[in-house]
Amino acid sequence: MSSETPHFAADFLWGASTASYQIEGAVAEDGRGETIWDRFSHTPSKICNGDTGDVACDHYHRWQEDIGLLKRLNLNSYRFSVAWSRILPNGRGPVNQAGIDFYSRLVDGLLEAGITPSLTLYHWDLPQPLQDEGGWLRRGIIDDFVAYTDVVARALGDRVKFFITQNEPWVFTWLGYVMGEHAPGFTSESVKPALVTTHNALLAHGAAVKALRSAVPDAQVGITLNLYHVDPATNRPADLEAAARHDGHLNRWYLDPLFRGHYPSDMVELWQADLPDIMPGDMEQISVPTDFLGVNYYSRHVVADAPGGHYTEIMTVPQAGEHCAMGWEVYPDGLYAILKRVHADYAPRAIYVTENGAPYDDVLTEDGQIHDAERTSYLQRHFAAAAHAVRDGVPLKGYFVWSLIDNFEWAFGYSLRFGMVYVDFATQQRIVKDSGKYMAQVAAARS
Ligand code: IFM
Repeated sequence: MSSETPHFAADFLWGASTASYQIEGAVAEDGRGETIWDRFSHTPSKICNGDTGDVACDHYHRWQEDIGLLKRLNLNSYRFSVAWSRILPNGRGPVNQAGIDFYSRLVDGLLEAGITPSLTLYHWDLPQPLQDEGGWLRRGIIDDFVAYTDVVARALGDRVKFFITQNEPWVFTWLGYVMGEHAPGFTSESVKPALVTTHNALLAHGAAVKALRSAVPDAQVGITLNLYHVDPATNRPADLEAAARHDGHLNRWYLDPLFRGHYPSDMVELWQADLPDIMPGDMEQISVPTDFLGVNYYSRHVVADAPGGHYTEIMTVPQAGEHCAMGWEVYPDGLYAILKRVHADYAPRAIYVTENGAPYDDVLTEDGQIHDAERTSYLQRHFAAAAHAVRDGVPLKGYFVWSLIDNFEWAFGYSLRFGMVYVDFATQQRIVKDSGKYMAQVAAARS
């Protein structure tokens, strides 16, 4: 192992993340109901190469093999998400025992392997019947989310103690209801649908925290946000203000209500024509105390003022230098910066990196291996940035790499590979990449 390998506390959680629709497949099995991603991925021209999650990594049938991979990587935690429509096929109403049994077996298997389950309740696969009623635009979704949370908590809470209510609310609200790139695929010239769906999602998060605490009193509960380090393109006042607006849009619109109980005033002023209705008690519900914040970090944005630019009158300025296959700039210093900043400005009780990773054009070489030196280097440098943040006082308690295995990358289908383990989608063969071997060394070093 490299002498630069950072060291973390013995109880640090080293994990990998996945999400139900991206890996499970078996979309019509054992009573699972239709989700918005089934509908969206089967809509022509929405997904690269017409890919769907129908089979994905076939994890629904291969979960034991996948637990074996977690063990090979020496990971002591696994972050997965539950498919709402396996539990409640219509979104509400009758519970599907077969769905509960699947996750129950998975949780038991993880615990037997000495791996702590980290469960995300919502990673974007909303049951289609709830979408037909308006999805996250409808305030009544809060009650539906709480009822679903309650079923999962009562079924698994005797063994699962680490719960994430939602993954990346910015993504499923903005990409789903304004930009049209994700399910349900709506577009809007106004930002209002994003602000309304965000408000309902954050309210649902707050209500779910209470439901989890009541069903599982010893649970650790939090939410995961996708956060970006934002830099101004120049020191011109106009660009500094543009950077503040972009940060307000992506980061503070979520962090401020969750940790301070109000939306950021500069953004409220900017978006005043499109604000959601805020009822008495809403902001208290959203800012209910949590045990940790999950941070998904992938890249930074460098922005300049651009009057007339979408949403916040900014434009992102492409940077020279290193990029991954998604086109995102590789910028480990941004992870250090965002961790320090979140700790200083919002002081969550604990922080977990719940996702970090990168897609590269992996090649299966003649020796039957994947020598993904770029991903290995990417991880090495981001782990070092996290270790730096820990040394500087950030209460970082765990780090989950995205992803365990190559999987369905939403609108990009199977064209982008994020895994530490390669998946041959024709045969479902799994091969641990060099980055996975590196991960195994880092995780083993914790003790
Ligand atoms: O694959 C996604 C994941 O579902 C959510 N966070 C970002 C990942 C990479 O794009």
